Amino acid sequence: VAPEGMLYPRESETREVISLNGIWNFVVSPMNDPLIGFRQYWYKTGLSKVPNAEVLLMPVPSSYNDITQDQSIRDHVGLVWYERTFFVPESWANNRSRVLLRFSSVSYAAQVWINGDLVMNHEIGHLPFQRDINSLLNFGKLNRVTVACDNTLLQDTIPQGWVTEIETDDGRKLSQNYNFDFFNYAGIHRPVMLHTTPWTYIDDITIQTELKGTTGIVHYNVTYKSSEDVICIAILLDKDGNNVVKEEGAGEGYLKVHSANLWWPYLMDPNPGYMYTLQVELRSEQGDLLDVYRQPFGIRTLSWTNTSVLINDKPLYLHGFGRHEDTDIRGKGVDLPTIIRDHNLIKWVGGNAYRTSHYPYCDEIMDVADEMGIMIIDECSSVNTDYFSYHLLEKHKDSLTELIRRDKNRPGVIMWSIANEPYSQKEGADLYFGEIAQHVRNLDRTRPITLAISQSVNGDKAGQYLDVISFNRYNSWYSNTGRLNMITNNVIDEATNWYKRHQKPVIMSEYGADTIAGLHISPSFVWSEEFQVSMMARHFKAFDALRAEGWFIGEFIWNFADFKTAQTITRVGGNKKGIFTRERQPKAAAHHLRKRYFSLANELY
Ligand code: GCB
Repeated sequence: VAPEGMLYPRESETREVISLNGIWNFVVSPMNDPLIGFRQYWYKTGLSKVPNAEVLLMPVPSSYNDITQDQSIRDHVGLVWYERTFFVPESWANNRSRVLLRFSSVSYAAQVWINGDLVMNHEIGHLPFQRDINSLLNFGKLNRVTVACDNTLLQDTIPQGWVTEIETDDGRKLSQNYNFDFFNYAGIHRPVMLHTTPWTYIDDITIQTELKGTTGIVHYNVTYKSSEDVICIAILLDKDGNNVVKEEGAGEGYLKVHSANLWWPYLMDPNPGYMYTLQVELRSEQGDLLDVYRQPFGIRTLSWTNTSVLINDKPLYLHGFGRHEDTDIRGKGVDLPTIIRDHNLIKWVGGNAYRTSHYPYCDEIMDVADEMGIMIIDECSSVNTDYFSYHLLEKHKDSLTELIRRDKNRPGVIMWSIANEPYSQKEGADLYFGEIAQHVRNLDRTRPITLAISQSVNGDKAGQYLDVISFNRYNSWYSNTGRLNMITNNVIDEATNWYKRHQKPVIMSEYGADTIAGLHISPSFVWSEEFQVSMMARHFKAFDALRAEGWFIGEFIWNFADFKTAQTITRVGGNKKGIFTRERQPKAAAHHLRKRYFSLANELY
């Protein structure tokens, strides 16, 4: 990946975007001969010429796992191949435009060819990658893009996994193992775009805001590529597109917005999620427009102390969820109806925040959260790390570099989560997380750092490097199963001990109970809707006691909705800790949570 900007492709007077989403050709590479596609040059011959291969139709974006009736595709380990043709307009020829091919994400690793020539590799799912491909294109003609996608997770991938060889009735097979608790969906999960910029172009924009009284100060830094002297103009537009202020300069400066409309979280203000746009223009000295890009952002401050996190100087109390990108059939593929339904449900329940457990979510989701005023704890894809090597550390840092580059201008992102449930009691965790936290601080000092910890207060070695302590605990589920009367005091004690040890704000980032929608057992019994509700009520009691202490700043139920996992005997068709079903219908818990979240909002704001 080039160490360049990763501005989201947007059309403008100087830029075009063509979607390559749709139905692609798809071939599964045999597990016992993973290199066959390279030996036989499938990226040159085209998939239709692959000997004895069945060419399937595969939607993009989507996970491929649940599209067919073939169990071996669902459980495939290793490479699959995607391909499609696309037309490139003649008007882009002769270097009139810089043409880029962008994948918003391919899980886990991808290798990409255009017309048989290698263009790029990328590793770590859930993050975008792109390259300019001018020299490889046939303008005014059909072109072919081929993607080899590998879902294999090993000791040095983010997240980690391991592969074993097993003897089956159908011969020797590979089996992918992992400790994390969600299905290892794979494929071209997010949109694929062909987009253009001029050759003199805006490469990256970084925006940071502060407040002086009611005046918003918008600091901007534009990096651009140009072989001649250009003028960089920054124009600030309000929500209705009106020009508020304008500055000409060299690409770095600040704009003042009098009586700024602040970006407020949902329920903290009647108009949450106010978004401005920074219109950045490059002009020649004669005034010709060379490039223009419009970057949305919000005006807000974010600060933190030993006891609180504050937006616009108001202390936050986060009430929300852990979530997943997960839907029936498309798996982790971007699905706009689900995205909008989910955020309507979040609004309906009165949630003001969620964590992007356990990987970066798609731009489309992040955009909706920004616009609605939903606060995001933005997590990278490190889950359950149990072996801390130098090689892994470097990749883990890369995942955060790429995440921060993508999301740095989002007002909704209020914290970086550097991992979920690592074995942070282990040898090596201390040095490892010290380095990771330092790396994040070097990239962005404007947001606090957290990590969702599952180890004990005294065993954990990562908490010392964080600004906010998040802990995951399943009282009455994994510990003291069924004992509802062993929740409240345990939660109060543990949260208090975290605070005492680190003197940092504390969040309960996960608690929950698996619940089969429609299963009723009274008095409350594990797996029933009654149990989930009672379990919540006992937690709420603890949270209310903790809130009074002044350093407890958030509660996140696990999970927003039921989701698919690997096949195990502890999961009935997946993880059922959702307060909504996988179809996004409420369990009794959702109604219960709704009462709490709205009464919290009434009390707090
Ligand atoms: C956890 C994990 C989450 C799991 C959850 C569970 O601690 O962070 O990924 O899904 O527990 O339900 O077991």
